[in-house]
Amino acid sequence: MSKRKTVRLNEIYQKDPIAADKMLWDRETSTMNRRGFLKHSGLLSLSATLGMSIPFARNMPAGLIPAAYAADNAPDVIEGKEGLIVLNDRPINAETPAHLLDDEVTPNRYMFVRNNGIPPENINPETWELRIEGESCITPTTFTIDDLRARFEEVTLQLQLECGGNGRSEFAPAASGNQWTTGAVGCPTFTGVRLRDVLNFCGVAQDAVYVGYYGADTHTSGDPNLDPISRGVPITKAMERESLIAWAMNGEDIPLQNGYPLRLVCGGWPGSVSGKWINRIVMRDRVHDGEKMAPPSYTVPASPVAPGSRVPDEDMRIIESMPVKSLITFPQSGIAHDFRQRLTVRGHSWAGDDQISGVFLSIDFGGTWLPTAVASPANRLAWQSFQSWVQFPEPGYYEVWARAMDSQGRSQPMVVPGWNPRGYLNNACHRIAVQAV
Ligand SMILES: Nc1nc2c(c(=O)[nH]1)N[C@H]1C(S)=C(S)[C@@H](COP(=O)(O)O)O[C@H]1N2
Ligand SMILES: [Mo]
Repeated sequence: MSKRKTVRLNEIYQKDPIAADKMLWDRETSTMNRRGFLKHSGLLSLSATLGMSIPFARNMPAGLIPAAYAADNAPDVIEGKEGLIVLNDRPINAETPAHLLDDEVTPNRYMFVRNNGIPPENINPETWELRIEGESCITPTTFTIDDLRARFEEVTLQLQLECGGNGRSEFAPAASGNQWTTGAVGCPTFTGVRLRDVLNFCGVAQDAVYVGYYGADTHTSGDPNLDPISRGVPITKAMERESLIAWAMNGEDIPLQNGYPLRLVCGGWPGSVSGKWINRIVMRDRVHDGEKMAPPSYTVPASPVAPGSRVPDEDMRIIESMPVKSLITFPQSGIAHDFRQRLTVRGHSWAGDDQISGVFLSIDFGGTWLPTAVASPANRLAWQSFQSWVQFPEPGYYEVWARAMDSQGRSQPMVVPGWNPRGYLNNACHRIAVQAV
């Protein structure tokens, strides 16, 4: 497959999915049967474009872009983040290709970067201060990082962060914002102190309902009066034992782009609640009203809406725990594999505040699902790795799909779920292309 064709097809899908659908699936010549599956000449033309047969084509949903067409952009370079795909360079936003997320614990260099503003410069961690205040804080207090270390118990936890907009690129009509594919997720270890220990030390008033953060990054406009982002979590989430104020990631300084020298980490919720470069935390007697707390930011319709709808602010709700999801991190999509050999498949799964009850694989577009071995999480709110193998019956084009289920029995949809104005919470199954030869 030539790269040009690959990119073009995706572009056409972005701009005009119906036309792209027709082009790829040849709808006009009615090669689709009534249930929308592909037959005869449509299948032949698709096989011809892929350059191989599709043994499970009978299960292939109409209008599905084969995973083999996923755009493989050339990686750009951010210092210390080699291999990440840059989606925007002002502010810097970069995601990690799935196969680079294969480690059980995400290395610092492979942790995605999601910036709403411009990171601070010339940081001195010795003089960095974190102020705890707000109308529901009884004794406002300022801490240096050394004060935090000296006063509170040090904790190290592996915590999963995923941007609320991860997967946005698949929504149709397209949603504005960074066009994340699958790589705005990671699960490093963080070392710091419990947010609750610090809040309790400063005194949490009876009426406290929310905690908000402010960071030292600046608005892209350069206006010092504007905050790029100031979000937070309900006091109940803030008081959980896994919510941290962290100064280290994987035992090293947090990389500058990920919040050096001090960040909040509230795993399992949209990444936007985990403030970077934090210098102030406020205890609020109301839902925090900082930048990007109000709709349409980080909110979804309270009940389902038709794709493309305008949704009034009062019908939007703030995203809290993220939905169940999984990612195949081995092998890399697009590999050729000897069909007589088993193929090892592995990846990670996570479910917001919840746990995973199982991860299943399919090589026939969801006709059958095979269970995998799923590891326990290193601690609550860490992702859970899965591993298994598949065997292809004959040579041809296959896709391996992964589908996770959480402990409440909720599983990932095979197609992109509930359209919403800003394209959040796409937890559709991840799939990779394999050419069995
Ligand atoms: N101060 C500050 N905190 C921030 C952001 C930001 O732009 N500024 N981005 C948020 C968003 S939207 C996400 S998804 C995570 C990303 O964390 P990472 O860049 O370390 O992966 O940080 C959150 N915290
Ligand atoms: Mo985000």
